[in-house]
Amino acid sequence: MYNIFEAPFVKEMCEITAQMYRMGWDERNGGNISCRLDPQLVSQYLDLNDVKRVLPIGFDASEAKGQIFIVTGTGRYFRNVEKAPQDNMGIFRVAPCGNEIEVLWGFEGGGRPTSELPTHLLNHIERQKVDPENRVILHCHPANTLAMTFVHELDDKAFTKTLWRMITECIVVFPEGIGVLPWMVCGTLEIGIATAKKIHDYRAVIWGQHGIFGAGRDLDEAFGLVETIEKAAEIYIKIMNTPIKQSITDKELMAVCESFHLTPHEGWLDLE
Ligand code: 2HA
Ligand code: ZN
Repeated sequence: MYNIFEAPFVKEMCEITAQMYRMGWDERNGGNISCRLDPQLVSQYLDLNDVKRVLPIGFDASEAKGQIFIVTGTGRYFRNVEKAPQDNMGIFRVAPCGNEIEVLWGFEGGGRPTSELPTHLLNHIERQKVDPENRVILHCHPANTLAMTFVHELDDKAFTKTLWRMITECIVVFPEGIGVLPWMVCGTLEIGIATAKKIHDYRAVIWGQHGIFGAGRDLDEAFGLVETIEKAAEIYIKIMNTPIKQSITDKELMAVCESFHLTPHEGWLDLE
């Protein structure tokens, strides 16, 4: 058995949480990450029959039964993950009944998975229906994206089109668009269900006045998606009160898609 602290998935989680903290996206205990792991790989580091604790989760995640995830802990600070990975995150398997998880490692000192576990697991279930290779769900509170939710209409199409116009490559990074939800109480099953419904169609969902969820095949992809959205939102916040002399037209956005062989969200570009 290899040393779990040397496992690539533990090291990657340490690196990404530190990076996200430095980006200013994860103040205090803000933000959470879950990553679906290959059981074969995990079994090189952990005895998969050695269940440390069984925790009820209060909702049905049976569509993910048997799947193994590494997840940040509730109340824990991204800033501290690198220093003490075993306290600030953990690895669990969704139990066969679907409403319990089996802790295999971590969450030491009485820790538990993120308060946003409903959204994470329901998002994993939903994204895998669209892309079986999806492994990562990542949540954070980037300032410009949040700021934009105070001043912009919270409509998928309108919000996406504003972002597409802020950086030419936005439409290349998220041609399907992004979903936007109004403010809701976080940490609930209700917000999890609403987010999962949107994440079926988009890899990113914004929560009004709260933050963003990004999905991806790996941490780089989910991080890069959030990074691009946040950069575009920053440009929007910088220019929103300034007279606009020129922008990118829908026809020009379509030309970008043609050049990159991408299909933008059906019907959203006005090409007449
Ligand atoms: O505290 O970000 O949404 C972690 C969160 C809750
Ligand atoms: Zn949050």
